[in-house]
Amino acid sequence: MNLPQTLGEFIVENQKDFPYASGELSQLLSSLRIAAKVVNREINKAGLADILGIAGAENVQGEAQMKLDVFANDVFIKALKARGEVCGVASEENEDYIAFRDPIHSTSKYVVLIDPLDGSSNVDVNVSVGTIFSIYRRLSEPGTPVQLEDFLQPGNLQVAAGYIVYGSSTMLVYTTGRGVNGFTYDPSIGSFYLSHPEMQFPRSGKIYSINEGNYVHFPDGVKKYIKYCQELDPATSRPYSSRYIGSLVSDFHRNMLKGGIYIYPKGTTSPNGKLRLLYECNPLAFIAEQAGGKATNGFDRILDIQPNALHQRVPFFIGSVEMVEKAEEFMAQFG
Ligand code: AHM
Ligand code: MG
Repeated sequence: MNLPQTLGEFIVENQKDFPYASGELSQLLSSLRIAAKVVNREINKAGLADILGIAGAENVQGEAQMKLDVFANDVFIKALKARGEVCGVASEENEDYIAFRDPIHSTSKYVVLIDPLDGSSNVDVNVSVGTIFSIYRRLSEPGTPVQLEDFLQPGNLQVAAGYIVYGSSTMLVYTTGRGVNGFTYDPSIGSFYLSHPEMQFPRSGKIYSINEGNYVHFPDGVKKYIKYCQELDPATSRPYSSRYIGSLVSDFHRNMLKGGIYIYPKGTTSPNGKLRLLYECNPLAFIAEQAGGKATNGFDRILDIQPNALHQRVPFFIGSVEMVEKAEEFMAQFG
């Protein structure tokens, strides 16, 4: 019997021909993999929360229950802190970054930025959610306290990035800058298996994903692009289908498999849109580019933006290259 490759085997295999590879990035990715399994287990049980005790209450063992996003944050941070590869973490759940200062972190060279449970309001209604992560080499000297500057690096310096989608099956998708690979979790065995090798965004697609309820607030370029998507033109397969889960990882994952564009423009909840550059947009932009897709803020490449704050927001256009470029044409013309 031919056994598919596990994520653990793949990580080791993939890292060993990197020049000067020390195994630390492999260890780091393994920490994320283990934390993903724990979070997956709790998300799968979320529907039982009302029966066994809701967040904020005590569970049957008398332990305090945490909201799932707080729980996920805790699990990922603990998993990263338990080993010596990471010197600090920035998370959507924490105002400031967290510096790891134990002796095992004295030579750690990586920082991690993470959205531990994106789209967490979807858990209540049994819809897929995700974890998004981004990994950089620190800029400051190992052994010195990690600094804000270590986290405020442009996305083009990412060493690795990935996401976990907790869906009808749970998948982990990641890149180290040499393509994108996806692994599906088999809960009966407790392993992720390589199921989607060398993932590629179709060059074009027939799906657009945007919260059209905010149409009135959108810039003219986005309004015109939406109308373009809805026009009848059999030669370009229009009108396109509108698909919006409201769970970024799930919308992105579907569009990468089928071809499509996801847009969260400015002009809604904040002047720069809703999504965060460092732990939502940059990691997905890195993956998109590695899979032959494109990610911009409507005008400029996401990965070239110099961040100035941990929780900075940016307008986000991501997906199949021809669709993103078409949307950019409308932005250039109408703003
Ligand atoms: P969150 O980080 O608070 O979960 O918000 C991010 C989520 C994304 O997953 C999703 O694409 C977007 O917010 C949906 O926002 P909206 O409800 O405004 O369309
Ligand atoms: Mg989020």
